[in-house]
Amino acid sequence: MKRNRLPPGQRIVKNWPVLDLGTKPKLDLDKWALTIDGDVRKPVKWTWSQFLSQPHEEMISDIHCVTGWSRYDNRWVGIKASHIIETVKPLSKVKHCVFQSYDGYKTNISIKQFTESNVMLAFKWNGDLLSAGHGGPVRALLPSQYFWKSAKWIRKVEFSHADQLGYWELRGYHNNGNPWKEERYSN
Ligand SMILES: Nc1nc2c(c(=O)[nH]1)N[C@H]1C(S)=C(S)[C@@H](COP(=O)(O)O)O[C@H]1N2
Ligand SMILES: [Mo]
Repeated sequence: MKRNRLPPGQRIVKNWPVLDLGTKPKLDLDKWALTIDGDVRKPVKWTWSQFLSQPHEEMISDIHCVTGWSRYDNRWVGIKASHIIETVKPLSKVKHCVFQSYDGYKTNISIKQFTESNVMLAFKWNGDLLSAGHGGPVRALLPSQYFWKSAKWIRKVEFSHADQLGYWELRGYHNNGNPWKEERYSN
C-alpha cells in the first residue's frame, strides 16, 4: 500500500521531544528484568545480559505522536517482535498484548499490531544506548501506531485472550491509534 509518509494533521520536528507522566523511574541494570508472559507456552524473565544475548536487529522508522509531531529516520537496535513470538510461543487464543512499565504506565495493542514486521523492543537509538528520558534501558516500538503505544521503561509484556485498556486508552484515546486514519480519540 502506497501512502503519504507524513500522516494527516502531523508536522515534522528535528528534535526529539520527551513526553511521559513525569515520574521517570531510576532503573539499575543489575536489578532490571523484563518479563514476557500471559497466555504463552514458554514465559521468560530476562535479566539485562539475557536480554542482550537475544538476536538484535537494526531498523529505521518514523515516530508519530498524537500531539502532532512526527520525527523521521530514527535508527533503532532491538529485539524484533517475531523473535519474541518464537521464544514465548503465544497460545492460539491470544488476541491482545499489554505493555506494563516501571513508571506504572500501561498500553495495549492487538496481537496483529505486535506482529507487524517493524515492531521491536528497542534499546539503542541513533547509535547510542536509549537514554533514560526516552525509556531506556528498553522500550516498545510500534512505528505504525501513535507513539503513546510505544511504552517506555518496559517491565512486562503480557499476551492475553482478553483486552485490557491502558493508561491513555482509559482516558479517551483510541484503542487502535493508527496515525494514517487519525485514530486519536475514541467516541
Ligand atoms: N512508560 C511510559 N511510556 C510512555 C509514556 C509514559 O508516560 N510512560 N508516554 C507515552 C507517550 S504519550 C508518548 S508520546 C511517548 C513519548 O516518548 P518520548 O518521550 O521518547 O518521545 O512515550 C509513550 N510511552
Ligand atoms: Mo503522547
